[in-house]
Amino acid sequence: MKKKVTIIGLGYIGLPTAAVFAKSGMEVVGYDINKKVIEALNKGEILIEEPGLEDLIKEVVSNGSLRGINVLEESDVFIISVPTPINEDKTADLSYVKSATESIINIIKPGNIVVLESTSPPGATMEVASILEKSGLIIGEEVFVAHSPERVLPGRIIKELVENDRIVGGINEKSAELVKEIYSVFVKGEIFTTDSKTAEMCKLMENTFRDVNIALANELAILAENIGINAWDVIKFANKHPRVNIHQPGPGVGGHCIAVDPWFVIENQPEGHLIRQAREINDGMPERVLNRIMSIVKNGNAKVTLMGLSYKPNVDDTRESPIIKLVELLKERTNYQISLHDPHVDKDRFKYKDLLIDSIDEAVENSELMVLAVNHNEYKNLDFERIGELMLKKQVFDTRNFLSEEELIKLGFELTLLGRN
Ligand code: SAJ
Repeated sequence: MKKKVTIIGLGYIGLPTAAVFAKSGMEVVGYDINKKVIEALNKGEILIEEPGLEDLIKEVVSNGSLRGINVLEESDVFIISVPTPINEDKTADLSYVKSATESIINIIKPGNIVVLESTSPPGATMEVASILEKSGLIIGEEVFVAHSPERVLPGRIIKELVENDRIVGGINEKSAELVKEIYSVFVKGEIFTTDSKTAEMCKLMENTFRDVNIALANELAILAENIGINAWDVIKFANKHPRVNIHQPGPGVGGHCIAVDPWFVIENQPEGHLIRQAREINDGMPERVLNRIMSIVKNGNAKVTLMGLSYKPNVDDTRESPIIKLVELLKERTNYQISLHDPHVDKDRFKYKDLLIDSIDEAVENSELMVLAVNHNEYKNLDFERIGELMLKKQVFDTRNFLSEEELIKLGFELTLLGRN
């Protein structure tokens, strides 16, 4: 029998998940506390940027397999895909998870399946299960609960949702098996089952692994600047070793995953020193970039242009973006006239919209420094001849080793590179 799946929380993960479930033949309804998201969805529109998502949403909404709802209804499966923000004290804020769970207590019925997809600290799925007990149903016997964390890379979400392997951690074996069955309608990768705490930790450690490795690359960049060598050369040559893969240094780590999840691992833990240190190194990068900018631009009132604002290339997401942190530092500690450019970030949803300039020409005009902050594809073929004519000083600071040094030097620019003094 065709199952009805309800997705609670239609963000970067919930919406694509709803779309692929609908595409695979399930009856899917999507719920979000933001009415604008539901309105847009029912018109086949989306408010976020993700390759392939809008077309897929149009298709499944117009053929009736996905619809947005403002009031939750009975369903066979509930998937909770709401944000788990981080508190000031670096602990997880589970309030959205808890209120999403509370909101289904009165509508769940025997045979229902509840999945927590939101990235959560170990133990959160058990908390969901204990909230559901208020329904009077026997959790684990009448209602089945599991954690199935997403592992998709923004920019490749639709493809990775289908192709990646998946973990399902149940509060008991039956829950894990039933949830595995649900996801197997669209997942082509392998689905592994385990207990809920292991699945929670597994998701967190994947992102922690990446964070610690990026911190190592950033530490190398710092050391290379100090001793006068080029970190990018070190990485290139070291990575010729068959078992070495040093990551890329940069202006910091952003996004709502890698910059956050390691904190959930060490939440309430006196240990976990390496993980904490890695977070601190990565969080310290915007300040290092600021210091470098200040050492290049001595005129305190100069115009400085940042190219790129999102947390990584070719996405519109600015959550935890190190470049936003850099903007804040620049505003707090300098009198530079700041201009920002980003072809992806939506002006109306951006905090510093007055600083965000649509045209590259205008953004760089009379500027004394261009900082290549995010390596968007659109910046691959920048017309530096024209940019050089518009800028007051031909100075570029490449934080990603993305631009052609040869071209810039030929055009008379001075190039500063993160990771090289
Ligand atoms: N970054 C570096 N150096 C690198 C790689 C990345 O500075 O060598 C920075 C990026 O610029 C960005 C941040 O790290 O600011 C994170 O970017 P990312 O592309 O590494 O990862 P996310 O946050 O977009 O997605 C990650 C993925 N996790 C892993 O690769 C282990 C994805 O698979 C997860 O599903 C996602 O987090 C998530 O939702 O948890």
